[in-house]
Amino acid sequence: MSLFIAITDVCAREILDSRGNPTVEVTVTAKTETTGREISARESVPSGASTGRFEAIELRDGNHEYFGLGVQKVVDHVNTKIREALLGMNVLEQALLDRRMVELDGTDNKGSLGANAILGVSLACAKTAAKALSMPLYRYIGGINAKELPVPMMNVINGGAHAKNSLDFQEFMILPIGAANYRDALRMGAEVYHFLRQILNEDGLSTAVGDEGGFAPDFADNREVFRYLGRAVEKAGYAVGEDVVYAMDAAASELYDEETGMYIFPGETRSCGCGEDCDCEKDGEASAKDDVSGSVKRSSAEMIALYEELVDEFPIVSIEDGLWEDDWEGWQELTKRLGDKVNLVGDDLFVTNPKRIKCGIDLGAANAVLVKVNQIGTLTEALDAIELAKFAGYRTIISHRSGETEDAFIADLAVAVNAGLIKTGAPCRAERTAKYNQLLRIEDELGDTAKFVSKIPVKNC
Ligand code: 2PG
Ligand code: MG
Repeated sequence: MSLFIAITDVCAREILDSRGNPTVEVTVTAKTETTGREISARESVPSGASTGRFEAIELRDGNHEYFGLGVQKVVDHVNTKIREALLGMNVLEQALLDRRMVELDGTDNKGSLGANAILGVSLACAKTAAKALSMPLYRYIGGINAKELPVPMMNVINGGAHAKNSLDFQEFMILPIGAANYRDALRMGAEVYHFLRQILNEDGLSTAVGDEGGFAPDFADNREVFRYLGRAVEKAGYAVGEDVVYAMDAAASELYDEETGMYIFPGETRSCGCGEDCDCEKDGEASAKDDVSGSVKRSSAEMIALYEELVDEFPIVSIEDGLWEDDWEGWQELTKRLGDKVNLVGDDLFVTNPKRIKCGIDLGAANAVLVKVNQIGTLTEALDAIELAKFAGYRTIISHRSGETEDAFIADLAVAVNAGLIKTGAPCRAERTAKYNQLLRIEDELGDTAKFVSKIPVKNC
């Protein structure tokens, strides 16, 4: 007889995320038939700032509370419709539970109940099930072969929509690939982070942090960021390109202007053109992000050329959202040009949606998938996306959102699916370290069976 652990309650509340905005927390309770023991677990939902237009819908109240960002409607959907639909179902039947909610929603984008309602319940069900079986979450989701600790992609310099500085690209990450195990990787990353702070301080640059815990000073341009990273890596005693390599998230959909078909860089300005002796105040000065007049503009071809130059100059092994979310042709070209050297990661491009990933695979666009559970809205569909990506030889990176909570579900997920890579911010801010710390616990628990391999195409290493 197969095990039946019946759901006896589903209950949501509105809590705050790391940006101080409301989000949903769901508690699922279930009872074993044999012992009559009740088990509960809770999970909360993250939220993005640079969201892809094809993501599942995050419902907000749109009223006077929290500037319209409240999630009371979503709480209500969980506490009424979803609760009624799931009561009495077996909490171990994740695929069935997720399908039930998708059907109940009845839309393609979860816009009726809200992807934030559905995801909260989906993740809380998995957590409750694991707890009822007295299993670690990664083992419950991944089974007996779940054992690989991911290489952390640590976002140590924040820009774009995550910071009010001059940087137009959103994330500059370090990957401590020279580490022997995850614990060492985390330590190396944290050491580089602290040396980076020291160097920025010495140079009089701000060390205030952005949404994901990375520093967010004004830099002259992207190259300057990589030069600072190099100095920090060396100061920490590591070899650039061997022990530590770089990744970036351009978040290019945020820069793309559909009217002109150009990417606009408000943080960079063209020279005023007055000539060499010009002392015009505007010449070469970074402009505010909301002032796009005089900003540097780049075509798709110029974006690709820029990435080629950067990859030649610095040990960059991964570029996420290098082009905007619907430029399939551009992505094909980018993949032809850089796909054998670099992970070309689709975030807004794929939105963790198996249909869009299939499109990318068919067209030869990108070679890696960023996996964000809230982009698609159920654990089952996120697992489908991962399976499809792996089947096609695409790499998988499990990712946080810029608005996070203290929950660490994605740490377990990364090990469960042997993703090999995780992106969850800087080694700073508790909502980021919650994930990194959970991975330390998992590594300890796995002991000798823990695996740590760097799955990165490393041109310069
Ligand atoms: C991204 C993410 C996470 P956001 O673009 O990859 O770093 O940002 O959650 O704002 O979409
Ligand atoms: Mg991204």
